[in-house]
Amino acid sequence: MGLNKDFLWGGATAANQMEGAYLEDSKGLSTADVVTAGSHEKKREITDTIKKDKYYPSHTAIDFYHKYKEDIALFAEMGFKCFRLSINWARIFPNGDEDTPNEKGLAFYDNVFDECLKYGIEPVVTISHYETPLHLAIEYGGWTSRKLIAFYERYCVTLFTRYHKKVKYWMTFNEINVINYLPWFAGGLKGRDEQNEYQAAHHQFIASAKAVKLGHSINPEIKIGMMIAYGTTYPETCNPEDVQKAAEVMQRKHFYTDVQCRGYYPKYKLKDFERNGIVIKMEEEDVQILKEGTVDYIGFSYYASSVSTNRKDAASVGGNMIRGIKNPYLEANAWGWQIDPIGLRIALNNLYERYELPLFIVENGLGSVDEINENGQIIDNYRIDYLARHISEMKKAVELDGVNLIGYTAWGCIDLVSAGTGEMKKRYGFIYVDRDDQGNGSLKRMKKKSFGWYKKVIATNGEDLNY
Ligand code: BGP
Repeated sequence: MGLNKDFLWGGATAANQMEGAYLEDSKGLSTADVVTAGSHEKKREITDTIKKDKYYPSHTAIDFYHKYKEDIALFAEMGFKCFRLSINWARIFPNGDEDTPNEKGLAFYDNVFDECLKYGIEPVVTISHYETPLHLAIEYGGWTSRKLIAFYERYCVTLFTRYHKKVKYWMTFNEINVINYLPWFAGGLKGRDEQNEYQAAHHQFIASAKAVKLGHSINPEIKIGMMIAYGTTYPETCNPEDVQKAAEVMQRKHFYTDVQCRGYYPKYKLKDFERNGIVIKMEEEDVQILKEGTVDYIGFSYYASSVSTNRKDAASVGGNMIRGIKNPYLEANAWGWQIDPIGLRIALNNLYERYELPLFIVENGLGSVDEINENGQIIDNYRIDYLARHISEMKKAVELDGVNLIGYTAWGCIDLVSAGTGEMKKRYGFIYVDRDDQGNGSLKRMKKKSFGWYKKVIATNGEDLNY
């Protein structure tokens, strides 16, 4: 019983939400660098160019670019076995379509990986996490253009060749299904248009499949996974109409895992495209590429579950990209995300039953406002409680249901910029960062109560969740 002794405990981050140094060492602008800060009430604005009177949180973020040694030392102190981070494409290819990479960008990630390896921390790398070189978005229309496949391929060859001895675990696209919710973030697409989104998704499928094959040819030992935003969607009632509705919402997610794990388009989606007049332009070779480029494992984010109904008058509530209606059995965080630890066990079982591939929980956590008390401490019991309940259900999926799970990385292990709102005050970390929503603060790091708790969880391989 218990989790494997080499279970990958750690934390997860993304370059644009953490690095800052947005123009340093010849980095180009990325799609994330032209997104302003927003809030729970106010949407983030996409401005195309940088406007003087706007605030862009990615420009400094938490300055990991200069503080990575200090931060990785803190991760090591917690006992991290792995650290999930993403590579900023525009650091390696500033415009995205150059022939040769930017050496300074490559050197930065070498330093970061070496620092991790020094402590025995395995880097887990997302190749594209919510950013594309801005030039590719403006000049080519982002992932709607097939040309991006070749640029991404060149980027991947560069990364695999350079880092394959340092990095074993890779993921091709963060939350690939978010192309249908935040197309600018996930693919550099302007506006909402399903035809474009699915065409872009097709290009990403091909790019990902090519990357898998390529990576294995460079080093057969490396593991290349997909990554999806995944939560269970329940029907509101046992009325078959509600059940059918929830099944349709799940199909919108499974479309992405089906293509990337099975290597072909599922029938239900082809029929859905037909009904909605969506026509995907494909090349003849695509069928073979998809077939030969299925992933080694499934990485997924899980924060909340959602509920679907057939009722027309139902009001929707928030969630990680995917909205639904209120679940009366669950509590929600301040941003309306409905907290559902058992939903994580259900999600793990759903995915494992469907594909029997290794799973990796690469994001889970509670976004919350943290207050420093009169003794200068942050007692974040609410966060510990959230994580403990999720880890407990995760263990049931492994120990009682036999799910093959390779690791767990808590999202935003150090406070960073929120992807959804651009806020700093929506914090997930074990480590507090002194920075506010207007860009003020010393950027000083400070341990929260959860820091010591997570350290103990890792030390006991998840056996001791008490606090
Ligand atoms: C996921 C993203 C992350 C991250 C997380 C939390 O969708 O992969 O980048 O930010 O959600 O969301 P938020 O930052 O909006 O709270």
